[in-house]
Amino acid sequence: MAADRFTDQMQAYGKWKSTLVEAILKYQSWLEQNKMSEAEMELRIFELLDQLRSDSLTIAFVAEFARGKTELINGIFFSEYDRRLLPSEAGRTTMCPTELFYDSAENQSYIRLLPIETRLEDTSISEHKRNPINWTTIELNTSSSEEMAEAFREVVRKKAVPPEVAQKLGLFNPEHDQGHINKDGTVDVPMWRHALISFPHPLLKEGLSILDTPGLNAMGSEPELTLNMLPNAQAVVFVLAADTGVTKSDMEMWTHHVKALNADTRHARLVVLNKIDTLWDELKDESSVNNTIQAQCNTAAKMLDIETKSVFPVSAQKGLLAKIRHDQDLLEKSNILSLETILSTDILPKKQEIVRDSVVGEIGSMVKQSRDLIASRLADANKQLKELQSLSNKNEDVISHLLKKTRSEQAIYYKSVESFQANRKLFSEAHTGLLGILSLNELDQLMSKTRKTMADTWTTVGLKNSMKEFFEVINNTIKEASSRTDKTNMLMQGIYRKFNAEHGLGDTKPKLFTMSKYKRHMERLYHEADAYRKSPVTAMTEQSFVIKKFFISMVSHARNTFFNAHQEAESWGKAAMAPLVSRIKEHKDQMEKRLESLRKINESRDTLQSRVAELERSAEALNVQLADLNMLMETLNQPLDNFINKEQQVA
Ligand SMILES: Nc1nc2c(ncn2[C@@H]2O[C@H](COP(=O)(O)OP(=O)(O)OP(=O)(O)O)[C@@H](O)[C@H]2O)c(=O)[nH]1
Ligand SMILES: [Mg+2]
Repeated sequence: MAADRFTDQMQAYGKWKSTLVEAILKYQSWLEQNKMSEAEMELRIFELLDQLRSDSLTIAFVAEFARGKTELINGIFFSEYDRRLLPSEAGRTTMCPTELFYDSAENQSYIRLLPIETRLEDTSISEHKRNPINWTTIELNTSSSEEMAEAFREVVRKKAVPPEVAQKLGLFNPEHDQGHINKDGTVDVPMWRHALISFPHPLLKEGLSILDTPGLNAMGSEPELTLNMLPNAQAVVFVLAADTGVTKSDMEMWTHHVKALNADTRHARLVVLNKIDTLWDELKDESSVNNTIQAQCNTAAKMLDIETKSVFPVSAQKGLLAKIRHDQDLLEKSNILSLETILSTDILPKKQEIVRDSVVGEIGSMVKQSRDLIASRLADANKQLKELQSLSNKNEDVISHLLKKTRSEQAIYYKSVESFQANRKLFSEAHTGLLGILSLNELDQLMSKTRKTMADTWTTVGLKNSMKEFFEVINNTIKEASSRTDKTNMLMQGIYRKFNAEHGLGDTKPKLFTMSKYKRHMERLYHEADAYRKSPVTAMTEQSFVIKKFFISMVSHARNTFFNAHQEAESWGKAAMAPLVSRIKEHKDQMEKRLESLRKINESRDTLQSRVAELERSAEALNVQLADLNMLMETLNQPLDNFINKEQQVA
C-alpha cells in the first residue's frame, strides 16, 4: 500500500547502507590480507564507516504557529500509536525546537531538555549536545503510547517569569510586547530551549530524524536553527493553513528563513497547504470543493513565487484520524499519502545520491586503485611469463641481450621518475600556498576584531558596517582561494597527463578540489545575515542582545566553513599524488624482480622452469584477487531499487 512506501523506502535505504558497510569491511580485510593496507587509507576507511553508521536523514517542519506542523508529523510518521503522539493544540503549542531521532548509543529511550536559561550563556546548542550534563533527562516508557504522549507534554511547558527576566532572555521587548503581560504582571516563556527525543521507532532506527519547530519568534531568536539546523536538513517542509491563507507573518517566515534554502539542489523544500478539511463542504459537490482548494493553492504559489504544482494540499488532522480508524476514503481525501510519496520518491533518492557521491565515490576510487594495481601486476606477470616461455630454447646470448635491454629500460625509467619528482615538488608548493590562504591564522585575527567591534556596537548601522567589512574580507579570501585551487588543479592534471603519456595509467583520473561548496555556504550565510537584518523582528529587538548573538554565531559559522575547507584541501593535497607514487613503486619493484630472475636464469637454466611455474601461480592468485575486487565494486554500485525489489519479493 502506498501508505507504507516511505517506510519501505527508508528500510531499503537502511539495508543499502548496511550492505555498503559490509562491503567496506570486506575491502578493509582484503587490504590487510594482501598486505596493501596503508595507515592513511585505513584512517579514511574508518572515517567513512563512521560517517555511514551515523548517517541520518533530517526532515524539518517550519511554519508560523498553529499551521499544523506537529499534527503533520503525527499523521505522517507516528499514526501507528493510534493517538496524537506529539502535543498539537490550537494556539502556540510547540515551545522549543524538538528533534526526534534514535540514539543507538543509549539503551534507554529518553527526552532531554535544555533549560531556557542557557540562552544567557554563549554556548551553542550543538556544543550543549556534546554534554548531556546540562540537560534534564526524562526516561521514556515506549511500551505505552499513553505514557509517551504524556511525557511529550513536558516539551511544551511554559513558565511565568518577571518581564525583566524575559527581556534578558531575549524573549520580551517592553516596547512591543506589553500585550503579552499576564494579569499578575508576569510573562510566559518556554521552559526549555531545545528538546531531544530518542526512541526506537522503526523509521527513526533507520536513521530518520525529524525536526519540529515552534512559530516565528522562536525562529528568529535561536540563530542556530536558521544558520545550522535548517540548512543541514535534507528537506524542509513549509506549512500553510487553508483556514488562515497566506498571512503577513507566513510570508515573513518564508522569505527570511525558507526561501533561500533551495539554493542547493541537494536539498528539498516542500510547501504544504494544510487544513483543507476546513474547505470541505457537504452542501457543495466534490468538484467545486476541489476547485476552491486548487484556487487556494494557486494563490499561495503566486504569493510565494513558486509553481502551483509544488504546493501540496493536505489535511493532517483527517489523515491522522483516517489512519487510526483505517478509513480508506478519508485517507484518500486527506491527500496525506501523496505527500509521503514525495518524501520517498524525491527526498530519499536525493539523500542516497549524496551518500553515494561521498562514501561510494571515495571507497569506489580506492577499490579501483587497488584493482588497477592488481591488473598491472597481472599484466606484468603475463608479460614476463611469455618472455620466459619464449626463452626456453634460446641460447645464452639472447638472455644476456635481454638482461642488457631491461637494464637500459630501467635507467630510462629512473630518469622519468626524477622529472616526476620535480613536478611533484611544484605541486606541493602550490598546495602549501592554497593552504596558507585557507589558514585560520589571519581569519582568526579578523574574527576576533569583528567580534569585538560587534560587542561594542549598539546600533544596527554599526553592526551592519562591521558585518559588511567582515564579508568583504571573506569574499576576497574565497576568490583568492578559488583561483589558487584552479591553478593547483591544472598543475595536477598536467602531471597526470604527462605520467599517463609516459607510463600509461589506464583511466585513472586525478581527483580535483573545488571550493564551490564553501563558496555557496558563505553566500547563504551572507543571505541569512541580510535577511535577518531586514526582518521586522530584528528591528523590534534592535537594542537587545539577540541580534548580537545572531551575528556572533554567524562569525563562528564562517570560521567553521573555513576550517572545513582547509581540512578538505589538506587531505586532498596529501592524497593527490598517491596513485602515481604507488604506480612508481610498483613498477620499480616489478623491474627489479624481472632483472633478478633474468640474472638467475642466465646463471643456471634450471631456474627457468621454476620461475615459469612461480609466475603461473602468482598470475592465478592475482586473477582471484581481481575477481574479489570486481565483486566488491558491483556491491558498491548497487542501486537502491535492488533493495526495494528484494523486500517486496520476500513480502
Ligand atoms: N481542521 C484541521 N485542524 C488541524 C489540521 N492540522 C492541525 N490542525 C489543528 O490546528 C491546531 C494547531 O496544530 P499544531 O499541529 O499544534 O500546529 P503547529 O504548527 O505545530 O503549531 P506550533 O506548535 O504552535 O508552532 C491544532 O488544534 C490541530 O489539531 C487539519 O488538517 N485540519
Ligand atoms: Mg507544534
